Order: sequence, then structure tokens, then C-alpha cells
Amino acid sequence: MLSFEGVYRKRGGTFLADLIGDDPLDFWAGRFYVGVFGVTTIVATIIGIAVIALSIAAQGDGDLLRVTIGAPLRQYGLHFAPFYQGGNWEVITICAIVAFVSWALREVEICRKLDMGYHVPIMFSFAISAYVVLEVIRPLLLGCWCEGFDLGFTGHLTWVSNTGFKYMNFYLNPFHAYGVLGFFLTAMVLAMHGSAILGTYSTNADPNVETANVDNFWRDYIGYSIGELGIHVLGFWLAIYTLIMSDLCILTSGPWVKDWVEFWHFSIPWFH
Ligand code: 07D
Repeated sequence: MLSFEGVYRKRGGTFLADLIGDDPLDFWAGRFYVGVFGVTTIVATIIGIAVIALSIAAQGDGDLLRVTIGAPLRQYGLHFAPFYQGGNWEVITICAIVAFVSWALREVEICRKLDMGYHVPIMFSFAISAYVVLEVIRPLLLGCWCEGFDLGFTGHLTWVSNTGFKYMNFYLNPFHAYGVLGFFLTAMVLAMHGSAILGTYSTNADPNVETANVDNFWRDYIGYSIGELGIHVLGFWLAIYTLIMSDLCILTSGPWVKDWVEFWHFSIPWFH
């Protein structure tokens, strides 16, 4: 344990402690905080991986890039499918969601111990929302688990291509375009920030000079520096914007819009 870790490595402040007054899982295993949600993450992950392993073995295809665990067939609608006809996909999806949500709640408990804001779990929840929209909410709206994406490298890429072409030209989906814009902007801003910090940071320099140097670099280069806190606020909101656009992009395709080419065939009178 590092000297400062003792400050927050104290029992208490967990959901279970608030609920029943005690939390038997409120301890650390080496450097890892365990907690109720650490255990639920591990249990869901182990069950999920076991089902994935069984499914791969049943396909008899040792190539992990090729192996695919398909969503249930259309005939099963919103019901449980037989294990090797999509039931395995359903169990894996449940395990994945339990693991992701547990991971987010584990982040909340660590934030509470450190007396931090909840920015990390809030941000991660938006990433989880993309998965839940794709695998649960949109299939529910369309009345069939078969609308979820197939699991596996080639499987999910084939699904993205097929689903994209099903709605004619996915590039014409405005939310998709705004999502793509957000992913590229987020990557660019992170690259700018990361490279500026790496270019300035050195172990023996004065931290105040380093901060001033980053600001001076951007002011000299593009006339403006968003500042040390600002770049992190921008990253937070950019990522949230991007994931909301991604959610809308797939949520609208099917339940509301059948054809993104046709979607643009409206006319605004004063534009002619
Ligand atoms: C889903 C990740 C969530 C992650 C989580 C955490 C673990 C570890 C460990 C427990 C959202 C997982 C954690 C695994 C666990 C422990 C210990 C993030 C997610 C919860 N597209 N397109 C998108 C581009 C085309 C199509 C999104 C570009 C074509 C369809 C994004 C191009 C057609 C769908 C995007 C392009 C098409 C998308 C995906 C270029 C095909 C979607 C990223 C340059 C013909 C999907 C919500 C995303 C979507 C989606 C980008 C092209 C179809 C914006 C750059 C034209 C059908 N595309 N696309 O959202 O919106 O990540 O998903 O050509 O469904 Mg697209």
C-alpha cells in the first residue's frame, strides 16, 4: 500500500453498508477493491465467458476471428430461444449487462470512498447505454431479439454492414453522421491533449511552468487555449454527445425510419 492510500482505504460508504448497516465485502484484495459489485462483475463475467466457451466448442471452429454467436432466430420473437439457437446469446447478453452495470456501480463506490464526483461512472454509463440500446431497447421496440447484433469479430461486423444496407444508405442517417463526427473529434482532442502533456511533462520541471507551457503552446499555435480543466470538461461532454448520437442513430433505424435515402425526400418550400 502506498503511503497516501490509507486515507481512503477505510471501510464504509458502500451501498450495502447504507442499506443494512454492514458490508462483508468492503475490503481490498491486494491493490484491488473487492466490494459487492466487484463480486457481481466477476460472477457475471465467469458465467458469460463459460457460455461463450461452450458455444465456441459447439461450433467446432477454433478460429476466434470467425466464430459467431448469433442472436435468436426471428421465430422466437421476444421469448427464450433453445440454448444453441440464440439462448446462449440471451444468457451472454444478460451476463454482459450485469457485468457492465456492476462495473459502473463499483466505480460509484470507489468515487464515494475517494470523495470524488461521479464523472467516471456517469461517462461509463453512456458507453453502456450504446450496448443496451443495441441489444435490448431496439429489439424490444421491434418485437424480436433477432434484431440484436451477433457476437464475434466477423459476426458483429457482418451485422453492422447488413443492418446499414437494410436502411439503404446509413451515411445519410444524420445521427450516425453526428456520432462519427463526435468519435473523430473526441479522438483528435484526446490526441492534442495527450501529445501536449507528453511534450511538456518532465520529472524535474516545475508543474506550474508545465501548465503555462501547454497554454502558451496552444495560444502561439492557434491563438487559444481551453485550459487545463477545460480540456477535461470538453472531453467529458464530447464523449457524452457522441454516445447519445450513436444511441439515436440505431434507435431511429427501424422503429421510426425505414429508409435513410427516402428520409431526405422532404421539401422545404422556401428552399426551391
Ligand atoms: C457500443 C461500446 C460499449 C462498451 C461497453 C464496455 C468490455 C470489458 C470487462 C467486465 C458505442 C465494454 C466492456 C467488453 C468488460 C470486464 C472486466 C460504444 C459501444 C459497454 N460508421 N453503423 C456506428 C462509423 C457505416 C452502422 C457507431 C464510421 C456504414 C450500424 C459509430 C464509418 C454502415 C451501426 C459508427 C461508418 C454503417 C453503426 C459505432 C465510416 C454499414 C450501429 C460506435 C468511416 C454499411 C452503431 C450504437 C458506437 C451504433 C454504428 C461509425 C460506416 C452501419 C458512430 C466512422 C455506412 C448499423 N457507426 N456504418 O456507437 O450506432 O460505439 O451503435 O465509414 O448500430 Mg457506422
